[in-house]
Amino acid sequence: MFKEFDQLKQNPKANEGKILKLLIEAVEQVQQNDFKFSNTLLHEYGRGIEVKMLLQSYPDLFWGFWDYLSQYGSGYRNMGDSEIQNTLNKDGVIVLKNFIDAETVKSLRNELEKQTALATEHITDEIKQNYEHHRYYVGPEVDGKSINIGSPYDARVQISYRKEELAPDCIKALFNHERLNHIVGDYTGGLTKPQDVMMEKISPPLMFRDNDWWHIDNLADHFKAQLILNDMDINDGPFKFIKGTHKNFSAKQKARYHKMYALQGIKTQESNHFEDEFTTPELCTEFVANAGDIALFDPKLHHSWRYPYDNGERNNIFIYYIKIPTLKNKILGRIDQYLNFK
Ligand SMILES: O=C(O)CCC(=O)C(=O)O
Ligand SMILES: [Fe+2]
Repeated sequence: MFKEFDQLKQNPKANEGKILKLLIEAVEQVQQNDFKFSNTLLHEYGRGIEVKMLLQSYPDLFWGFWDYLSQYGSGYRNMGDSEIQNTLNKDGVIVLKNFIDAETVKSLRNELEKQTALATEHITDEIKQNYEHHRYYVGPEVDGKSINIGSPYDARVQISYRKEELAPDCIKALFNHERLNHIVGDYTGGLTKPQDVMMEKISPPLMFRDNDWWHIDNLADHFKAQLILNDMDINDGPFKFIKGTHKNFSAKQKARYHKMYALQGIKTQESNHFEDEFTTPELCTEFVANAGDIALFDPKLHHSWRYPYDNGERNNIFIYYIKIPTLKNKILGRIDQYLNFK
């Protein structure tokens, strides 16, 4: 098999179909071997790197491989609520009203208020100096929480919990929210729990600007939930999204996404912000919600947010599903370590 690959790679353009077939065989081999990559084309030394080079250089090969990998999760299917799944598949996002009860909202909101008050204490002068020109002051990790305080031009305070065992009970419950975990598992085909639960308060920035940061988060199989903790109006900085943009990419979008992949791989990228013309901002939905409502979304959805105005503020919790055991994450994630131009 390596011999055939070594011949085909001499003229990849003429042999994309055959190379794709070899890649698919290699994925099948990896699956049969309990996700051991050794003795396959995807192995780290030599040909693994060459495979990555080919995927970065030949968009049709990349999209052929992408489409193949997209067909498979990890075999998990519960399909508890097919209406939710139909909407998620069609729109890439679903809003569920009153997802959590008033009592739970109250304890989460109390925790957020307590932590935002404490957070500023941890931002030392040294941290401020180091991050003076950045969007965030990256604070220290304190008792299992990491703290980001945005510059006044961004005006976000974020407290992230990445270690469930160190989180307060109301946050622990979100790591273990069965309904949420199953919805995400059904959508992605890979049952998992969140890896990060982040509380956030967004206030009006010191200066307003009118550019929108339409973006996707990355190309991997990830998932996010935004749980709202205050009754909002349009001045409270809603999340915005454009339904259906998570799939069926246009030729222009495919070209851009492939370039993003070539530069940085499938995960959290910096080059993922778009000019308005790239998408359809006129079709956007603004998530002006009430406390307890949640938006669940595939981070390949085109999204952005509004700044809060007139003393508005948004209090919310982001729930991040990052380690989802889908075939795409396992294969493309594994070879991402090679040849990214970071
Ligand atoms: O704050 C928001 O509503 C959106 C932030 C965002 O882009 C994200 O969480 O990926
Ligand atoms: Fe985003």
